[in-house]
Amino acid sequence: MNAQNIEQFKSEYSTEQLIEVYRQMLRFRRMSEKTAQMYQQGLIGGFCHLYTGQEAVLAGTFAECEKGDDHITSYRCHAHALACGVDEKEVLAELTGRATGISKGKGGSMHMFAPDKGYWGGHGIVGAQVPLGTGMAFYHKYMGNQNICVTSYGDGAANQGQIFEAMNMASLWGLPVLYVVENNVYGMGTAAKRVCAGELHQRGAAFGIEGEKVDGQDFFTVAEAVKRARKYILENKRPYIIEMDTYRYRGHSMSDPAKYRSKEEVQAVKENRDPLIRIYDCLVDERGVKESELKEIDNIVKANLKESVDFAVNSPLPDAAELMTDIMPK
Ligand SMILES: Cc1ncc(C[n+]2csc(CCOP(=O)(O)OP(=O)(O)O)c2C)c(N)n1
Ligand SMILES: [Mg+2]
Repeated sequence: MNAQNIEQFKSEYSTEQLIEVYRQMLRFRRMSEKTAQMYQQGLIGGFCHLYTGQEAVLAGTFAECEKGDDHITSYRCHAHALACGVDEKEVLAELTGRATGISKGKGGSMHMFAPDKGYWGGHGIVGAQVPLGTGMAFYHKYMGNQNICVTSYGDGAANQGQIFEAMNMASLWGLPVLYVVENNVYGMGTAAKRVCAGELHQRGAAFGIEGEKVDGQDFFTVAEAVKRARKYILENKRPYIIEMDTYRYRGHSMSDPAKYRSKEEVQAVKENRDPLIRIYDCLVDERGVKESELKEIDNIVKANLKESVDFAVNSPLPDAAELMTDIMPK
């Protein structure tokens, strides 16, 4: 995408739409920060993986998806739930293991689902969501509709064999699946460059699946690529891969001290490639939005979040009888 085309693409977004994008990205960021705090206070237990730093990937993807599209991802799934339209209260209640949570407090941080909103989780087994997402794309083909399944996975997951099995079938059957590889530079603690041979967006080449790598820190770049990919997938009846060049600010999970990278490395991304700063600057410098207006949006986001936290921590725990519900029958 050359600079002129991206400028043209940017102009398709009204200022009101961009303010909404900013608000959405702030919601992801603020909820993630609050989740870290709550974890440290002991209000959230178990594994907990935050999305801080990767917000433009999600905002850009959802901006160019349509109603009826399905979404599935890994355990780094809280912001995805919000993006699919799950109420923040239900996400926080799930994180705190409450009966009012989106999975009735029984799924926790890694297992949030809202099938009525096209949200299929939330998966703790690395890479396992990829065959599932591919199967969902088969559903769309079978129904003959104009929807796709966006199947997200990480750079670490990209080395899982089941991904290649899924891609083989997606190509063979011409399934409408968009594979989004969120390359946030690390798996749990191993740098992608130490374990991933070649380019992740080219991993479908053996199956004839095309792909590209984009700047995942830039809302417009992501949105433009997803718009083009979605059109390609539906018109050509082919899967497609987009590798998002992104970065996670926090450790892999809340129990990761992140000793495998330097503070300077993280700081450099925060200063030079932060997705929220980029959209903020665009709104202020290019669209003339007042900083006070954006501050007010932040205040509202924080106030709503406080309300959601209160709702979560004051909700009841699941009833003991729920232990035997929502499981596979014998
Ligand atoms: C099959 C399997 N192997 C190993 C693990 C342990 N594990 C959890 S997350 C992770 C790293 C995955 O990294 P990546 O795909 O890059 O996703 P990110 O956490 O960076 O979003 C590993 C090895 C697991 N959950 N499942
Ligand atoms: Mg990763």
